[in-house]
Amino acid sequence: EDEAGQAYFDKIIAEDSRIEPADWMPEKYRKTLTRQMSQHAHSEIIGMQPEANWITRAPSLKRKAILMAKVQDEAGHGLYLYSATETLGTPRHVLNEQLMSGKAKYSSIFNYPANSWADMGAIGWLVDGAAIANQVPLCRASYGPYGRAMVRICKEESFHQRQGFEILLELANGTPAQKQMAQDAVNRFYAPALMMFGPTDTDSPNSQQSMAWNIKRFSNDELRSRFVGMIQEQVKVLGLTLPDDQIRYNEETGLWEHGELNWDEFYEVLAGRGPCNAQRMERRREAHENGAWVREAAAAYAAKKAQKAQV
Ligand code: FAQ
Repeated sequence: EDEAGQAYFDKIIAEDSRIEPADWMPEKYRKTLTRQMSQHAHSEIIGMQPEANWITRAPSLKRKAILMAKVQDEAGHGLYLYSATETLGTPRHVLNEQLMSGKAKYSSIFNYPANSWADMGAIGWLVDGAAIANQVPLCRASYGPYGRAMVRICKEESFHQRQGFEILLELANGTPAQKQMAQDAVNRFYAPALMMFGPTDTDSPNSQQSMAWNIKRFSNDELRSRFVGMIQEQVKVLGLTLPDDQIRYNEETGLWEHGELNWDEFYEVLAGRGPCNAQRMERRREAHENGAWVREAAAAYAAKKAQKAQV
């Protein structure tokens, strides 16, 4: 059985075709996808917090409506990705426990504070921008439910990125103080956004296998380099600068190069010691406890409906 399953799996991967939930798959493939997809789902959910903190302080009704819609989109992405992850066999409440016990990771970027309105611009432009650069290739991931989820999510992220860019553009063309606020936000989010792509290729234990399985299509450094190329062009339109004087295009490798990142800081954040880790987890646990009555009501309603269906 396993042998036949393995042969089928190998054939699907070699053909660059798709594995579906009912197909046989190696346990390690299931495990690495569950890890990556659940981390992705957790990131969307925790990622609501920095922006949600600014909804009540948005500078106009229009900005408030847009920001609220964006944060709701992130919630939708999270739930969508939890459903996709569940097709691999781990129920959602277990995934959720892994997040709340600190066992499961979520993206490092969401452990940085959002200090000003301009940060809403920098998050949209740089954080959603990095998310898109990372996720567009994932639309072709070999696991069907993940790839399909990415298509829809990327469309919404594109809108998010545009709204962030537009916030920065308006501030950059505003008063000197507004322009300074925009520059300060870009300065703070630049390096953390580059770290979203993960450790360098030499320090990325999962990349090689994930690429062999057609989950990842490009390495962490390749995607980071591509992203730097994109934003170094876009920042000119903003009339702002990136806080990195070592950005250059390497003709020989065809890659964009950037200044050294502080990887000690990255690993500190991953270990739970970033500026906002404790606060983010505390808010998440609080929200979960406050939602207990909704889960109880939904379960009671489902039980009642099931009972009615029996008679
Ligand atoms: N933060 O061997 P690799 C969003 C972990 S976008 C935290 O290179 P891999 C949208 C990694 O999991 C953000 N942990 O791992 C939004 C692994 O952990 P392990 C979410 C990180 O998987 C915008 C270890 O380090 N996007 O939410 C990070 O091959 C605005 C070794 O690393 C995704 O999750 C990090 N930055 O590559 C929402 C995209 N980097 O093995 C709200 C899908 C690495 O100990 C507002 N994920 N780690 O369990 C991926 O593409 C990949 O998982 C990578 C990492 C590229 C993140």
